[in-house]
Amino acid sequence: MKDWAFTTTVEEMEAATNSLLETAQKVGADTWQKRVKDQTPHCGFGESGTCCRICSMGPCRITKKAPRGICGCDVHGIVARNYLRFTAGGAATHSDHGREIMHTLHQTKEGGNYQVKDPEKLIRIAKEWGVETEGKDIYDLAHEMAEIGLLEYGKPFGTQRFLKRAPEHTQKLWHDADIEPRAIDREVSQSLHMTHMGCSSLPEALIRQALRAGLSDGWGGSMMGTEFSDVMFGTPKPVDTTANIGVMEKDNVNIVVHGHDPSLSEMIVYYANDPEMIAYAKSLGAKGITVSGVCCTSNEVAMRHGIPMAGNFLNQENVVLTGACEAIVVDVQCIFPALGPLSKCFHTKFITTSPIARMPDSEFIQFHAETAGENAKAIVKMAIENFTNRKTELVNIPDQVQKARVGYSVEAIKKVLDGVANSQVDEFGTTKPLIECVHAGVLRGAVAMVGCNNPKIRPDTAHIALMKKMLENDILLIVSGCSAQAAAKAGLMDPEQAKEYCGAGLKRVCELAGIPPVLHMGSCVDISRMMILASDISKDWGIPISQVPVVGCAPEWMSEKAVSIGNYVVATGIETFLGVDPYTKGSEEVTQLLQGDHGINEWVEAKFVVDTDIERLGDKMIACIEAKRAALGI
Ligand code: MSK
Repeated sequence: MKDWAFTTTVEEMEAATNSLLETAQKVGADTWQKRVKDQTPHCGFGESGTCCRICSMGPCRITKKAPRGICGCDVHGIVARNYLRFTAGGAATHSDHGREIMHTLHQTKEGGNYQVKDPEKLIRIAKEWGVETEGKDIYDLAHEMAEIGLLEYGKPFGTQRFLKRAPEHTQKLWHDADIEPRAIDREVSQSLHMTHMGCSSLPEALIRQALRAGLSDGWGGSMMGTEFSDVMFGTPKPVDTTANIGVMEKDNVNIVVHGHDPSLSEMIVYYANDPEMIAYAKSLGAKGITVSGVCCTSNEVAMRHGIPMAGNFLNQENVVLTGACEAIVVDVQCIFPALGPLSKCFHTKFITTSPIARMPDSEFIQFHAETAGENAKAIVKMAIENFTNRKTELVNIPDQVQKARVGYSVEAIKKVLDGVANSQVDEFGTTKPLIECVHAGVLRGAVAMVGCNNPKIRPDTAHIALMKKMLENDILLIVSGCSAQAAAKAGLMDPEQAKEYCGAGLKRVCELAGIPPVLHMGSCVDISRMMILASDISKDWGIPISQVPVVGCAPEWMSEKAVSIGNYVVATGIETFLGVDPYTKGSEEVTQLLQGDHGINEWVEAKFVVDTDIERLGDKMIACIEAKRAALGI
């Protein structure tokens, strides 16, 4: 019987992983732990950003003896170009996710696979965009909004519509720094153009474009992805769920969803609950069907349906290693190609569904919005039929589960915190109660913690250690992506247990509002929710975002998307703390632009802080929050 009285430590999670690695050894499976050893040490040129392979005259590597590439580009130009390309990759990826959502919105219809579940939100955004809503059928409006949203990707003139959501001060900074994002595709494309051989090599210009491409993601593609996912699948509200590998159930058919796009997983969840499917599973000897998730697809369905979270990025192989996974169904992003060969060592079906993420050793069932129901049903059926192929002697599901309360959209946060203070609230609530708590010092401030795992850091240690440190200092956490899952696995989203880690002020707020001190705001694209929250706080408080005692942090980040996110979080005025270097240390000039007082800090009133010593990183975050409080005289 599970003892809910204790949080799960990183050491316990590692012990569970080690027991799964024993199975891997038994069946001769390859795992990331082994591949990291094979790949270490990493290339020093790559790590410092000083290798250029943009044209075929090289590759050129910068050394003391060879300080310039064949074209004459110096180390600063090379590092800055690499940084911009990294950002553009991330901005393209997130924004293409948003584009897929807009295409799905265009397919919505009454009684169809996809419907409008939050019409009020659709109408609210339509009014914000100046679209006539009176007397219009909700599906006609949805299709019209989808078309307008899709034009945001390629419109020839103007800037992103959602920029107007930012405080005027922020909009002016963007305008003055010439970093307002125009069409999303244009920013990605221009980034590639600027970094082509023979174009930009001036670090300042390249970093400016990195901020602009990042903003086109956070205030463009990602924001559309989040907002219109809410329109179609519902705006998240607090819901109780569970997390960690033990959410998989030995006697059930286990389907694990992995990736980012909720369009597929929503359908899988629907059909896994279909009585006909459950009866079919029972007829083949299972007790039922369990859907759980990995990475951000998991966050999406956890936030909206309370679907349990089996793990985060570096746990994706673990779910297969349990020997109890009938199907791992993936959509896009953060999926290890290793899942193909790994699943072949077990009975697991590795099912790819998107032409964007095709992989060897997978079964490809292309997912179309028009046939989504049939596709999902076929996948669920395939998983059920695979239950009888399980090798029972390999089944090992570590008994680690924690309770978690998730589903904190901006709307939900405003609503629950209204209960803490006696502010007057408008129709959608305000952030005033939150501001009052920060002003009074009951809360010292907040940290937006996001991002991945990275084998360069013992998985989850940085997330969990930093979270505990913030909690004891009365700093509230808003989290997303794999950082959110690290918290959930450890028990830091269980309101009962997590409050024990808090200082007196934060504990009181959590008890009064009935919230955990670590608020799950969703997936990677949902970091746009954090931008909206920061903007609302700034407007309600009457101070620039950069003065609000809030910082961003990605202690274990690894993907291009995370670099794009970092750019738009900083460009929004939020100091951002990284635990992994973004391949820029090879250039002092680029490092100063990103991390010094006289680079981006002068354009957007915030900068990056990079420190691979996690304890020190945490101290710097607290010092930054306290300095902002002191500057406000609170
Ligand atoms: S899934 S980008 S490993 S947070 Fe969004 Fe996790 Fe990072 Fe992927």
